[in-house]
Amino acid sequence: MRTTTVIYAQSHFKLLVIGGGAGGLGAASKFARKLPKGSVGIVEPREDHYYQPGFTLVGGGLMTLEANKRRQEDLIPKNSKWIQDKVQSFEPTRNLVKLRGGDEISYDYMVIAMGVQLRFDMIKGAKEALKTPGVCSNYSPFYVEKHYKEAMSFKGGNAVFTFPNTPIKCAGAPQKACYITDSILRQRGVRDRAHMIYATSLKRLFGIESYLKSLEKVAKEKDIDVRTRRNLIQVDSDNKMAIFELLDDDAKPTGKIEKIEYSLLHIGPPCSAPEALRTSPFADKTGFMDVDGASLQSKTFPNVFGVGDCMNTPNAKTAAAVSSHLKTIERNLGQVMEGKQPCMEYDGYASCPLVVSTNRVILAEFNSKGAMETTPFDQSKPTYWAYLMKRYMMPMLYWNGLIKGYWNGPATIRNCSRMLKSK
Ligand code: FAD
Ligand code: UQ1
Repeated sequence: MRTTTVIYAQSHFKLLVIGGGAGGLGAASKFARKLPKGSVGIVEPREDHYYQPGFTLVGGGLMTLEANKRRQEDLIPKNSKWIQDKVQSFEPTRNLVKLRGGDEISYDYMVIAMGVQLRFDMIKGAKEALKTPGVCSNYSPFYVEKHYKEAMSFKGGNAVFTFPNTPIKCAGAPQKACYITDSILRQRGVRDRAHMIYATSLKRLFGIESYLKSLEKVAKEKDIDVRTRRNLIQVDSDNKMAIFELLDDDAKPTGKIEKIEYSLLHIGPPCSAPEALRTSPFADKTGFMDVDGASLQSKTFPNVFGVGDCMNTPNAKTAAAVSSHLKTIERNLGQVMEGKQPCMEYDGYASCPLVVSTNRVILAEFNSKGAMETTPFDQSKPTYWAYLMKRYMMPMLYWNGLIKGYWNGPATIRNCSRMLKSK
């Protein structure tokens, strides 16, 4: 086993990367290969690194949590240094960060890849409720295995799945949890005892037209009661009651309340930018990192770039989007390091493999203008081959490609399959 030195003594790095998740490791890997040994530092507090896209399958009993876990120290790229601490605050006018442990680290260039913070605390009673029977969430390594246990022990009543009134990573995951639960209940022969409700703050199931129709068909076939413009504000676990505020067309509270009794409650948590970021000079008024949407460069500090979920770019927050972000910042930060201007534009790519049962997936790939599909096949239809890609190919791409800085997204494959299609 390779060992990595965790050091605190070095206090300056040519490139400092904040966050050792999908984006942070990918960025560090790319630049550690180009820069002299010891030039790249990664600040990341967590001991364990999870492949979060696998959580959906863990919740459906299709993978173990353990299979989606690696020790962070085994993932830190060779030529770089891991600072196992948390950024407490940023001082970009002095090119330094302050750590929770009290140390200060300075940098020439910085990549911020802090992801989002799960905010169960924004729902009254949710944190307590997650410790009680019936309540789970595939967003958290602590409560994702509970999803499968609850689906397997469900005896009857309302099974409620919620989607928050904030930005959220992998916006398809709450729906995936709903459809997987439906499959499990059918396999167990208890589906007729369940009333399944998908309660979303959005005005429809999905933002991209070409996948919306397919998802509406799935929800109808599965007899899911889809309730739009509902925002979960409280969980009363003593009475097993989920309390929603009803929203208007602009997603503002109407003052009206709906209470739904649950046997199973799957919470799609509100998300925000991590605290240190949202209180920093890098944040816009929503708290997310204010970047130029094309170059991914900080709007105020040109030696700093963003990657991944923590930015205010309009793309869907996914690991697939990170692949495209990495390609963009590799080029643009490289340019800035050479005293030149950024020259590459992020194409807005994101992907969300929508698991609609325990063996079918709609491989949604898109940017804000519409679908950007990689294969020559119709990806809006649920298929077994897309499930196999989600289950077997994506984890390999993540562990061996994305976080090692080798996977820049499927644009090249997409261009080849476009040529095939047009022939
Ligand atoms: P992360 O990978 O979350 O990493 C952020 C890192 O920053 C963390 O390690 C954190 O500890 C660290 N950090 C936070 N605050 C600080 C601080 N103050 N100081 C230092 N470090 C800090 N994406 C897909 O493409 N396909 C899918 O099918 C898919 N399914 C998903 C299903 C679920 C249930 C979930 C939860 C996510 C899913 N995603 C999927 C989304 C994907 O996991 C994220 O978009 C991706 O991990 C984003 O990478 P990131 O580097 O921005 O954030
Ligand atoms: C992807 O690149 C990626 O990151 C490695 C994911 O996260 C695990 C994905 O879910 C998807 C769908 C992609 C896109 C890749 C292909 C080959 C369509």
